[in-house]
Amino acid sequence: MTTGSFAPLDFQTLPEAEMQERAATFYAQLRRRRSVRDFSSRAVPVGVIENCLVAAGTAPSGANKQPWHFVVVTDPTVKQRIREAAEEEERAFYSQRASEEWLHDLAPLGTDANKPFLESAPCLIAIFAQSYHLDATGKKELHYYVTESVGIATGFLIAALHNAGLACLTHTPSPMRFLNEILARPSYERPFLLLVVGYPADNAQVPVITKKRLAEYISFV
Ligand code: IYR
Repeated sequence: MTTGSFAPLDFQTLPEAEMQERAATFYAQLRRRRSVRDFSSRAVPVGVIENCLVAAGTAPSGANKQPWHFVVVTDPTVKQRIREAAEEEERAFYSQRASEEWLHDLAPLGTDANKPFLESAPCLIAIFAQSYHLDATGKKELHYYVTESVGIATGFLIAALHNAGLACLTHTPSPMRFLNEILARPSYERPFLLLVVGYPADNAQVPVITKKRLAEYISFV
C-alpha cells in the first residue's frame, strides 16, 4: 500500500573508468581530513556553513522524519558559557569518571579537560537528535532510527565541511545536557555531538595516528 506520489529517479550512470576515478578522488580528498583542536579565530563564511547544513539535511532518515536540529553558535558569550559548562564535565571525566583504560587510550591524542577551542573557534554547531516531534497543535509525531539518522547526517556534514575547506572537531563532552539549557532546546531533543568548526591555527598540530588497512575491516562474501 502506498499513499505517496512517485516521480522518475534522477540518476546519472557513469562509465566505469569515471567511477573508478571519482571513487579514488573522493577517498584522496577525505583521507586528508583530520580532527583539529587548534583553531584560528578567523570567521567562517555563513553561506558556506548553510550550504554544508543543507548537504547534511539531504541525509536519509527513518521514514524521512529528519529527526535532527542544528544550532550554529557564533556569539562569543554563548561560546564562553558552553566552554565553561563543558570544561566542568570534562574535569569530572578526566579526574573521576574515565576508567584507567579509557585514559590510557586517550593519551596518544593529548586531550585533557581544557577546551579553549570552544571559545577560540569561530563557530560551534550543536547537533540535537529529536526522539519525537511536536506538531503545531502539540500532537506527538514519532521518529524512527534516530541515532542512525542523525549519525548519517552528521557524517554528511563533516564531509561537506572538509570539502568546503573548513576543519572541524567532533567534540562530545559527556553528559552534555547543558546544551539544552544554554541553547534553549526542548527536553525531547538529545544533544548528539558538538562540532567545532573553523580554520586551523597556523601552527596547528595533530597527533600522528594511522587508520586500519582495508583488509582489517572488510570482508567479501
Ligand atoms: N570528551 C572528552 C574525552 C574524549 C573521549 C574520546 I572516545 C575521544 O576520542 C576524545 C576525547 C574530551 O573531549 O576530551
